[in-house]
Amino acid sequence: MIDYVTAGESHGPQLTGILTGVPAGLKLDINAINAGLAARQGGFGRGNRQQIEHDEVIVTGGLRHGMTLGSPIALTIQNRDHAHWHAIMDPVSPATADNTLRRVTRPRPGHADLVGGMKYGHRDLRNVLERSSARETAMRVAIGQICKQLLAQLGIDLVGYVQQIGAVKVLAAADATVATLTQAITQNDLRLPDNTKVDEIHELITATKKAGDTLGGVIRVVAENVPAGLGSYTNWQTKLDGQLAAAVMGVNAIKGVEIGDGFDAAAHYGSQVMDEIDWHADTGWSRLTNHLGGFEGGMTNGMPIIVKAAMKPIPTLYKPLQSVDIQTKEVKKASVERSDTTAIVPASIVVESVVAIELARAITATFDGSNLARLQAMLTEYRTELRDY
Ligand code: EPS
Repeated sequence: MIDYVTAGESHGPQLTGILTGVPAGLKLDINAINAGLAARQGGFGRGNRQQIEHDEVIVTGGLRHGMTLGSPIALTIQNRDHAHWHAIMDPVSPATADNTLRRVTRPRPGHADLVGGMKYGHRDLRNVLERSSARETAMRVAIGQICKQLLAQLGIDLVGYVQQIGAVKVLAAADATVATLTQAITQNDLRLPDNTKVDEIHELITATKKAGDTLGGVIRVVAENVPAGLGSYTNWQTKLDGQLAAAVMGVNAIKGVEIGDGFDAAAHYGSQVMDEIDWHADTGWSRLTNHLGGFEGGMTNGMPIIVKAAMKPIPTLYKPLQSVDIQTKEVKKASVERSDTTAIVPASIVVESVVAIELARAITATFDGSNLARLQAMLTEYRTELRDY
């Protein structure tokens, strides 16, 4: 079954990832992984760090001549900015006077700084923020894009995009598909489904930056052709919508997750929310609508999976809020770190990536994932069995 771990600090030498459980025989497209990494670095509203970084994945295990071996896949992404932080962030050499230069003692409200310091006993909050930084999500994207390639080989496609920045919404048309959305979001630098409000949002982000403030937004992920029956109703831990929600909430700055109509369903009658059942000999079982976002009873039902995520504004403000210095206990303004005005665009790729990981995990938990060709054959047989049920 697919599983993974990441390591690395934001200004340390590199990010490291280990991904296990990918079937043998998957031809990895490294350029496509790097395209995902580049997309995560982009987007209007990013700060200056991204002009330093040029994220590219280096694969050092689990791959031979471009083909997965079934063994753990080892991944590296260099932090180019480490060159400027060498004295402060060197993993091994002893601290020098330099190392106190960027000491952080005034925790930022809304960031992991204060509680992380309290929990792990750090007196320099840099020891917290270096790992809680969203830099880590670069590796989750590399891993997620590998899972996305695996899913594509199983006929499953997905995309994550932005449908709200601040209070401005840009909703996709009801008949938008993964294919049309994937195309549409390349037509602007905000990963929005259409360009109608791009100028308005550019102005909003620019004005917010000038004011020293930040913006959040809403991300939507659609996954198509996911077979019914992934997850299980039998135990709460095995409900796949719960696992997806946990993974999405585990993305930095996400404060809300919805499946399908989510919170909106609460305001409607049952007759308006349940998706009526249909069957055709050629296509099998379906629903007439998809208010429940592809899930019934914690299991996929064969309809597109719809996941939405609310991202809070980034807590690092150039116009800082009140804090208390952990050394002197004096009320001070929070520390100011270089940051983005909004990270909603990169977060949309991160959320897409973690959804891909959870779907790939569910499939490899359900079927033997040792070998891709066998997994493909099993899935084809399973889909046929379900169609005729
Ligand atoms: C981040 C602060 C900024 C962002 C960073 C997340 O980094 P820095 O302090 O080096 O300017 O650029 O995001 C990334 C480095 C990235 O690759 O996404 C933070 O405090 O979380």
